[in-house]
Amino acid sequence: MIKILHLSDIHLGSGFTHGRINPKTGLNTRLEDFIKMLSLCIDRAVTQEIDLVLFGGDAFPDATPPPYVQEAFACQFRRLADANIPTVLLVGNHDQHSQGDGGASLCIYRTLAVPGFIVGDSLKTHTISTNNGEIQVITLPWLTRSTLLTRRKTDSLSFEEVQRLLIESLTLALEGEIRQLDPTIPTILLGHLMADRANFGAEKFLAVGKGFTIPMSLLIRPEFDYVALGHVHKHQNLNPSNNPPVVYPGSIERVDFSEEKEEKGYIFLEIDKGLVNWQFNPLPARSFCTININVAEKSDPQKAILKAIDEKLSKDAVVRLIYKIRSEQLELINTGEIHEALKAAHSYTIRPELLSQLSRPRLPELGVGNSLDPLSALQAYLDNKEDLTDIVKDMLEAAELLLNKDDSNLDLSVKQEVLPLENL
Ligand SMILES: [Mn+2]
Repeated sequence: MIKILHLSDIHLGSGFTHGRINPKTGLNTRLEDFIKMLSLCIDRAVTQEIDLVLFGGDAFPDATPPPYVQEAFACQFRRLADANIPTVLLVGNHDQHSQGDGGASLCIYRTLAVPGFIVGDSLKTHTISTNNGEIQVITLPWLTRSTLLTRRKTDSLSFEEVQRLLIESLTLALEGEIRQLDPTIPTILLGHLMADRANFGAEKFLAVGKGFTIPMSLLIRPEFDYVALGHVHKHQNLNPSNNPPVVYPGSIERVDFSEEKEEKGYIFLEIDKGLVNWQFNPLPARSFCTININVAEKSDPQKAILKAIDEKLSKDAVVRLIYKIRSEQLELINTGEIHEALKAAHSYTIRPELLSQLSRPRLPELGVGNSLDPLSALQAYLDNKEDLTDIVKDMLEAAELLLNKDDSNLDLSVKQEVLPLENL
């Protein structure tokens, strides 16, 4: 069996706003977090004699990372070259310069001819010799309209038409690769793409421009023993029959709060022709924690906020506190105390949200579980509306009259005027 480590979406250099400067190193702590997760993946590859590492794309937030970020990435991957572990670096959307026209950040590894390294920046089949036999890896980098189509062909077309043409071209090109495969050795499709069945998260906000979705029928093919994907940050297997597994490992660290509840990790797999075992390996990524509280109805909003922090704050997490409050309560808030209470967090943000004057809180008499008849509900509403005191009697009479009337005879203009029930 060939042992493979499949990881993706490293995004090294992202999310600095959630970190702080480490005074000892001068680096942003979130960069250090990302490097730590990457180094744990590489440790596993080096210490457990992995035969091949597949990286599913999106190394950095963009194609021109600062030198110290590039160097941190290179330091880790260099360990694979030193250990003679073949490695495929697939080009993701964040790795392409100007969406495909100016090369990719990862191409430098090909230029430098790093031993055992393959850069997947085009649709191509690579036959790789490992310590446990040969394997074929088809690389499918992030597609843009210029990847498979000429400009002239697409200039006047709508996005949908381009998508259709692109899928047609891809189907043909992929078919060409598949026909040239050696059917006796295991095959993996390594793609950075949005499959039409994927549950997506942060990447839809991170992506530059509109992307194309790839139909599952292109991925679920008997010729593939495993489909290794990148792009979607949430780990998932898109093929319930698992034949072949179509797997996003997800990102290795949380890029933002949309990944708060997702487990982070990488995939370890063993493969032979027609046989594959894979498993998700969690990584100890830094926790994200949202504390969301509405204090508009609290007599002591400060106490309520501190209590929520005390109950929900996870130590060393990236925390965001969001509290909903009425403007007249603001003087009851002691921000110094809140900052103090949040000190155990790795980093935090505080976002007070003012409830608008217009959206009044619901009347307790009208709360859930009280089955009031419409007239009592109107009475409760009017009891709480000082500005309507003068017309309470008239409104109740009008309402009673309307409620007793047969609907078919109802004059709708009157109904709208005197029954503001939907505003309660
Ligand atoms: Mn991506």
